[in-house]
Amino acid sequence: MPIKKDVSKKKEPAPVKELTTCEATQMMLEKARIDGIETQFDRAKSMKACPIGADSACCKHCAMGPCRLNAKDPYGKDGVCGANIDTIQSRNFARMVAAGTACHNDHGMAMLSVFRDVVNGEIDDYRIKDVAKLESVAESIGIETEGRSVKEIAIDLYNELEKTYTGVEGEIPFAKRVPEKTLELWRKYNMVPRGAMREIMEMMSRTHMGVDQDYRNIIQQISRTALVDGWGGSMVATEIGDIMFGTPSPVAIEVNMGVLKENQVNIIVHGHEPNLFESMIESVNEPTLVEAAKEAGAAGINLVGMCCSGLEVLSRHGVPHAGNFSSTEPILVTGAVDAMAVDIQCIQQGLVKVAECYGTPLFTTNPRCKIEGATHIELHEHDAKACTDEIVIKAISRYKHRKFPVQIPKNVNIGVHGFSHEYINYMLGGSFRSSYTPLNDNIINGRIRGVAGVVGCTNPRVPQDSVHVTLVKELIKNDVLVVQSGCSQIALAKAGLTTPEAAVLAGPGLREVCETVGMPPVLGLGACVDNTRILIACSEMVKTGGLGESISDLPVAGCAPEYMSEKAIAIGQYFVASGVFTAFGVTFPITKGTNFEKLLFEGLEEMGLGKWGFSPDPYELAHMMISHIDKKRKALGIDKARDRVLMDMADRRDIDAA
Ligand code: BF8
Ligand code: SF4
Repeated sequence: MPIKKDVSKKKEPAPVKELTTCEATQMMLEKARIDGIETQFDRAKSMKACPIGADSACCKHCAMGPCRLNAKDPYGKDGVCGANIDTIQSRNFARMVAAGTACHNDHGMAMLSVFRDVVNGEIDDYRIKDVAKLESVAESIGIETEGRSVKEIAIDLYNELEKTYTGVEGEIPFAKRVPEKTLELWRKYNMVPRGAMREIMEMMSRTHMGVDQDYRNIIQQISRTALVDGWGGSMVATEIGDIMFGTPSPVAIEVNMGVLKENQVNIIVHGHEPNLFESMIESVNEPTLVEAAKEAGAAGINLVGMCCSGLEVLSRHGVPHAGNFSSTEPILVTGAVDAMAVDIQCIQQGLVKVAECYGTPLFTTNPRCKIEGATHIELHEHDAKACTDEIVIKAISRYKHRKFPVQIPKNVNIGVHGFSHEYINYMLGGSFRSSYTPLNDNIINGRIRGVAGVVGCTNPRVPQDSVHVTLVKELIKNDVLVVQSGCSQIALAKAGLTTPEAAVLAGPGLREVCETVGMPPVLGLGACVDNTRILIACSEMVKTGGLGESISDLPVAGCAPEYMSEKAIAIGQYFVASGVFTAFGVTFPITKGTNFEKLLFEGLEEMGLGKWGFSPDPYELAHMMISHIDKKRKALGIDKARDRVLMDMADRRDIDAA
């Protein structure tokens, strides 16, 4: 018999201000309530997170189970097969890393295939746009470029980079970019990855029932798998993206829902592979389609991005960005979106219902990601415009027949984005002496205390954007330069911190550097795959000298304070395995007081790698990162320099005041 709902006890919904600090999203959540629409925020409130899963204390790897252990007494009982808590949670963690790594590698490999077909002339919708980048990437892995044609270099580069995915033995090509000491350590622990297919396959096999049952051995393969994400598939995605579509350099651009235009055909592209977006840029500029939009009564076609592929084209071409992950449903509530085109990853199924309610056509375009209720128009890279032209035509038709009142929040924030590692090099050193020396010098002399990567998702379990913004403000106030990617970058852009003027919020040392160079204290690097730009920057800092010999010597730290995806876990683990202290917020999939917890949070650092940290509190996260940075400064013997600089500056201010 169906259970009748007791409406008398129905709780009042939480005030929208408690759900998100993004004003535009708040406004749309209010409207959604009036319109009777449900979003991830409502579902998160009504769906309590499973406490056993949250502690990673359950296993469903075989039909003798599923088995659940007691997180309050973790060693009190074992699974039916005898697996203990450390085996169970390390296997669960391993599979998250495998899934995240698979996503980034699948994306990177798809891009590499497009590159191959561009090089051999089978695809002409895309081309090699940045030859200098092609040459520098080729040289970085030992490919000769002197006196050779672009095509010759590109073919060699393809053949070499393919091993990132297919390499059965040996080391992945980008291992050549890892600082020698860091690489030596990986070799010692048998952590240097072979191809991603091999590593992910081995990870899945080792975590099957009755295979690897020693968490200390499982962590080796967890690290090797994560490293083939960071130094493998993700890095290939970034580098090939730059080669085909251009290496980003800073661009001032608008972010937030106000980038939608009431009198234009609004098209949102949301997802991760830049191919769809690049082709869509061509389509919305097609004169016949622009004409068609005008005939339908629109002033033009307005293309905007969301999530990661949005960040790629924001950085590369200055395309406006409408918001991060948690805003993807609320933006449809504006009624102003005439089409949303998606490809892969972080595309919530919930979009279908919201889109339907506002008559917005939702298009899937990738064979790997179809969604029940969405219309599938497949993008074939050999004729990419056929797909994107069709989506534009459908969007124009929806504009012409808009049935719903449109309400667009006015919020728009202009910020500077697009800081590739190449540009950071140039920005600090100038075109004649471009190098990381000025960055290292400013770290050594203490003006910059250290560098923090703040990245990752938004998660409706915490107020959207709030943890990102509070954390980053605290870091820059303490002279920590922040580099960003993914949804976090958009959170800070909306809070106005990606402008050079935000330097006033920084501590005196960082502020001085920002004002001298004219840069924001928060540097946006792009999509989540572009976290690899941080790895390269770390390598350059080591190679430049003065900050130790290994990535683990650097005064740097990482954080994903509102993470939700398995990709984030994979990213966190590749930073940890590369030598970086990496702290996560929201929740951590682990049972407290276990050996596996101790290994992740302490043991890995004792092995010379980085380590994990966790706190749901932004201030605590910031100070965990700052103490780590200070610990590294002390080990490098540069802790005193900072005291001197700060004293100098205080003295100078006193003199100024007098
Ligand atoms: O790769 S930050 S919610 S959009 S997973 Fe997803 Fe997280 Fe956003 Fe891009 Ni990254
Ligand atoms: Fe239970 Fe072991 Fe099967 Fe996991 S593998 S479900 S712990 S019996």
